Amino acid sequence: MLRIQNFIGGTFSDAASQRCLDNIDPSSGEVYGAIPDSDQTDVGLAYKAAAEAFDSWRQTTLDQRSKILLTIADLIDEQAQELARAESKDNGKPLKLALSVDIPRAAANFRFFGHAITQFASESHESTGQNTLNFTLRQPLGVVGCISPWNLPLYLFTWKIAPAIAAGNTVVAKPSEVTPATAYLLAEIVQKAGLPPGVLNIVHGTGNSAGQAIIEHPGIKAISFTGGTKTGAHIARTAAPMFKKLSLELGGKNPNVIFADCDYQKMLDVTIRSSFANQGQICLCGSRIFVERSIFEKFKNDFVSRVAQLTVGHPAQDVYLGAIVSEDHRDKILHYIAVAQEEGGRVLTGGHKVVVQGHEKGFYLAPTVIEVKRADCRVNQEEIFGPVVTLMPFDGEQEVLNYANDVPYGLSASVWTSDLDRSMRMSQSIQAGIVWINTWMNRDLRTPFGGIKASGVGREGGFEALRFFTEAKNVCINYKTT
Ligand code: TXE
Repeated sequence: MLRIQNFIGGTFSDAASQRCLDNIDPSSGEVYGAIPDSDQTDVGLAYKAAAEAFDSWRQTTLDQRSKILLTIADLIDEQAQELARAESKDNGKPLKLALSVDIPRAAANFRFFGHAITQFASESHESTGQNTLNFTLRQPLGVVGCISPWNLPLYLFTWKIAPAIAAGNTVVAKPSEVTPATAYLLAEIVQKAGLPPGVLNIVHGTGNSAGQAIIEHPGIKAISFTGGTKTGAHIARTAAPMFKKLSLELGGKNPNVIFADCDYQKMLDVTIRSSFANQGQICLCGSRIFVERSIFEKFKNDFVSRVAQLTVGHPAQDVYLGAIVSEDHRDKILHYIAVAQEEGGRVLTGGHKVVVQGHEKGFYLAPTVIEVKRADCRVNQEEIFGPVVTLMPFDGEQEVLNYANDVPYGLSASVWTSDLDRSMRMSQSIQAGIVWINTWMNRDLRTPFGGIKASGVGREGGFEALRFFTEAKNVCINYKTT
């Protein structure tokens, strides 16, 4: 049994209440560990440790912070195998995916901000002829809250924590109660890297208890959140009246627009990935596929036959899809497949559970492609967040642009075309925070990351993240020239 503990003030501890929650392995459906069922008391202790550590941490030099972040990155690389195994067991994703994407990106997050903080500058304004100089200070906020989801556990947890501590803040962080394991291992790593006690505090527990205590804590100055749109709205309602800074990275229902003049083979290969990587549990997945009519039938046949061959199995094996993260989430996905069929959608492949020999109680689903008749059907409007994509043809740019934008979300989009002018027209008109042309999930960490509409508020990444985790203060000096 993996017994996970909170990490507060540099030491490991159970929840003050001694209550625990089961941790389930989605590949087998079995309970394999326990996590603290933390509440307000634990968050209060974490806040206290963070507040006590803030003064000394914010006075460290940029090089001192950089050194610690770069050491954390190196330790993550050294422990990649152990971290990947823990991630795969907790989330159900294939081990090879955790090893090739999740864990290297967690190291990259710390390495990127370990360098970025030494380059982060502000500005000054000389009011000539008025003997006046203005300069802008960018000061850390204090104690901040970082709350992350279950789909890319360590990857998204560190994407928030790294810039927060690089900017001189101290942190109360909560990973998803569904996937706590790598956050627990990260605590051991930051301790080894010499991060001073109280700079990073990790509290495990449910959203309604530990999570809620973080967002409503009067001393926590900002909340950086990634998760569902509904939860994001709840956090905004709670934290906004307390004037906390908010970064909300929420759901997506991203269009994948395929024109006949695209590089067909490359498009097909990447579209398999953008549809089903991580069992389709990535907010950036292209879950609505729109194909120009002249190649629709060809694409449908080629895509469906490729999808039908994708392997589904135990995440420790060499499979393309592992287990869905939880029984509840698997059932939510199956419900949406039924809704699609009630609306006249045609399941072209998949649409059912998969029984994996020896792991019959695991949560496995077949990758599913549904041909839909209307762009505004429910499965094209609501985030399913699983291995399910819809398919429909279009006839012209304006028509597909309307389809792409006719959705509450606005996170990302992919457009496949060889026409440069068209790629510019589409990128400027698509309502999203990120547009990929002839690629997908191509990430440069310096770029602004985030969505619009129901996909959230604010941007992560690069100097955007460091600006979020600092306050700008304008200092204006008037001086004598004689
Ligand atoms: O998110 P939740 P979940 C979407 C996707 C998924 C849905 C729910 O549609 O089905 O969100 O996923 C914490 N106060 N995405 O369950 O519930 C919770 O404990 C404070 C898209 O993971 O939003 C967890 O740590 N915290 C997303 C985190 O919020 C609260 C990736 C996310 O939980 C809370 C994942 C509260 N009241 C899911 N309630 C993306 N954009 O990448 C919950 N939490």
